[in-house]
Amino acid sequence: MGCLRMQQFHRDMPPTPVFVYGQSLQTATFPGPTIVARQGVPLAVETTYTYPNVQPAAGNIWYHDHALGLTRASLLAGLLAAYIVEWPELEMPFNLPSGEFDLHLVIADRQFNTDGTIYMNSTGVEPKIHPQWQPEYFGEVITVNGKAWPFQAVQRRRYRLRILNASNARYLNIRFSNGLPFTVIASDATYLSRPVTVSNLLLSPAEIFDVIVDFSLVVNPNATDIELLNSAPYPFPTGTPTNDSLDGKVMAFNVSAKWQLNDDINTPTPADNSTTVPEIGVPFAKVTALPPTMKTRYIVLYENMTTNDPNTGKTMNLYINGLRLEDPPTETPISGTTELWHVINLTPDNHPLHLHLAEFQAVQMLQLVDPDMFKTCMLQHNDTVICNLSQHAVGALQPVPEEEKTWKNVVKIPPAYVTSVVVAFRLVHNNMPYPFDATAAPGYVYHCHILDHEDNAMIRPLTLLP
Ligand SMILES: [Cu+2]
Repeated sequence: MGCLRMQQFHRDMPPTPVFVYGQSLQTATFPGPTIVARQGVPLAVETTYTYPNVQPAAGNIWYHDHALGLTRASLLAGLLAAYIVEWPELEMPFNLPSGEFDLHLVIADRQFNTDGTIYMNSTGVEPKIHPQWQPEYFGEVITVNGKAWPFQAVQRRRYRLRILNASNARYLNIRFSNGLPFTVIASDATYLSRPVTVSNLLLSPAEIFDVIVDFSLVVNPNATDIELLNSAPYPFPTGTPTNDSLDGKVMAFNVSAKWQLNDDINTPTPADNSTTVPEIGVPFAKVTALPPTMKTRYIVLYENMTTNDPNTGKTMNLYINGLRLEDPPTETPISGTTELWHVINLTPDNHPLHLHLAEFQAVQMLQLVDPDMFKTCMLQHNDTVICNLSQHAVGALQPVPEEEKTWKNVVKIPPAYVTSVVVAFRLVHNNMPYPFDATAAPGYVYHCHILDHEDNAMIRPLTLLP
């Protein structure tokens, strides 16, 4: 059930009402309760909706309100939570940190009024066109699990951190203040084929990284505070830089002292660090070769401005392929097949592309040469052939980050690039068709997961055919 509850995001701020989820008024929380399901074991919700839970583990997903045109407001109000699909047969041999050493970090930026209520601008950027719409919501306060800049006490041992960026529009480029590495074992709903160790992680809205962090690597023997920092400009990648004392900070980890100097207390027993970072993940994670025949589509991301003058023009709306949600479906894949989509970003910002139903992964990112000339032509003709895409898609190849080479729910689409993604309209772990009729009405959607974009109107129908 959902209800309104007063929540104090920070000790220096008054409580504010947010929507909370839970099984009763007394136990409802923001974020709502984490749902832990089992791979292949269906979950029925009030006999109306049944979720078959056939995502390939690790199955880090999340659930949230999806009211058409209102998602940005609903999620700001609190209607979101984590969802785990467990698969013990697959996961037990990995011997990953579990129980209190397996933490969800649901990160979301928020802006607050002085009375503690969550601030959302209610005047449109161009009120003559739309009375409320703003291109992106950004808050200076970074919250984790419903608390502003929280602290987490940790032992000197390995932890599993399932990190979700639940922000409306903010990208997060996170790293530890002492350089402690993240070993990525999974992203979104799937393990990687092999863990990847990185010093920073770039998370778009709705993106999830599942990492192992080994706090036993902290060299200072005293109790130590390590900060988790964010350096992603907003909008990403060329917007405002973060402020070191506000949105540049995410949270802190208080690492317990290994021993205490100059006292009579015995050296504590070293923390049990017998969990592992698995050497291999799942064999189906990475697309290694494309099938010889695949349906190919071109997906073009546009930002429509009020004027062409960059000094005075304001964002009016964002469209995919120049079409609205209400326009007839153009993406009509056959259920059970795999497709190759070339996603062309003609806007200045990175967009997190999200498909309902299907999982997908980037296989190539190719820079556009003379992108402005191509964009001018596309704004006029909306046709990759007339506008000579093949003569523009000849720039630098940017490698797909190793930690993103797995089946994803969200893929970051950089500006002035053609990002080619393999889209599986089937189960990716066994190549089987879906265990339900994916062609049944009303069908699905795909959209940008910047919620303000999704609401206006970077969203299109996705209709599967038998
Ligand atoms: Cu977008």
